[in-house]
Amino acid sequence: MASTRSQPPYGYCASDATHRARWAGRNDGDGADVARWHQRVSFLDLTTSFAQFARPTACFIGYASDLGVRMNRGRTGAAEGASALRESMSNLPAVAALDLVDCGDVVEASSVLATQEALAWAVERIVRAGGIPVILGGGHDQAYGHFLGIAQATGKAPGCLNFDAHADLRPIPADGPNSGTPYTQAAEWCAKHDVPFHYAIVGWQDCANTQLLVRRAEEVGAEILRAPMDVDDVQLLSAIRESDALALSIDLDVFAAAYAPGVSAPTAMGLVPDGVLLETLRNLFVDGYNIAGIEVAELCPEHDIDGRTARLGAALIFTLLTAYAQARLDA
Ligand SMILES: [Mn+2]
Repeated sequence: MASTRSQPPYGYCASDATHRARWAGRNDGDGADVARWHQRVSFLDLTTSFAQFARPTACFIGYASDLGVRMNRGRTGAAEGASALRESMSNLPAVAALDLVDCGDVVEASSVLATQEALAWAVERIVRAGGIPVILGGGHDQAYGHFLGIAQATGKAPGCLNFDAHADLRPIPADGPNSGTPYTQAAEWCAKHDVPFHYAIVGWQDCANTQLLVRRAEEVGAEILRAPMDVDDVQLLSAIRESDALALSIDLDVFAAAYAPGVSAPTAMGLVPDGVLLETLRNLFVDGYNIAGIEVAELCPEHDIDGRTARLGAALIFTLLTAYAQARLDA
């Protein structure tokens, strides 16, 4: 049994009828060649005892909170991101080598930190069981819960690879962490445990980061790749390559607003989801990086246009998970 601690923190909600209802779509029959994700997903209550995953298994966990966005004075609505991502993933084609498990949601708890810790609890259980957590978000404060969960499961700080227009390295204000502070929290965790903090930001926008954040990035030794990017650029990231495990985060505001209007803070000249991006993401699984967890953050459905940001998030998850499953097959 993979179980170590079954007492759930406040804020964790196992999959219920509402979650199941999000997984619905076209049904062309149950054959392996026509099935879609909504026909293949199963449901797991993380408070129960469960066996190690024998096959490559994506474990979806929603971060249904925008408390951190509110406290960062951003546009709210990301609490609904997880639901919209489930709907957008429903019609994706099934992949034989990949199992899909919906583990439910983390919802807003008494504080951002308590919500992050609830997510860390869920991520820890998934990683200990050999699954890859796929966090569906949600305010980007989730990134610290993601980091912490992998750290708790492995006993080591994961490197952080963050596709984001912003550094998310704000100083932690007196009223506590918010969606702009997750990597400050990760850096402080590393300092407290006297281990190096490995952080890379891809898609950084000069027009979206104050000089304070430039200085903070320098202070923590972050590697920065500005948008636009080149496949070869990502190969150059050195510090995160040395990490035993990586927490991969994609804040959807890294993309240009034309592709990702449904976010808290749209980016005028962000990344384009083109072949360079696809190749970069696929390469992460074949080129010596050890991706221990994946997250998509900041989807804000009420600001989306025709679901295009949610579809982009779903396509990114599909790209990453199929590359993950293929790499596991090849290993
Ligand atoms: Mn962010």
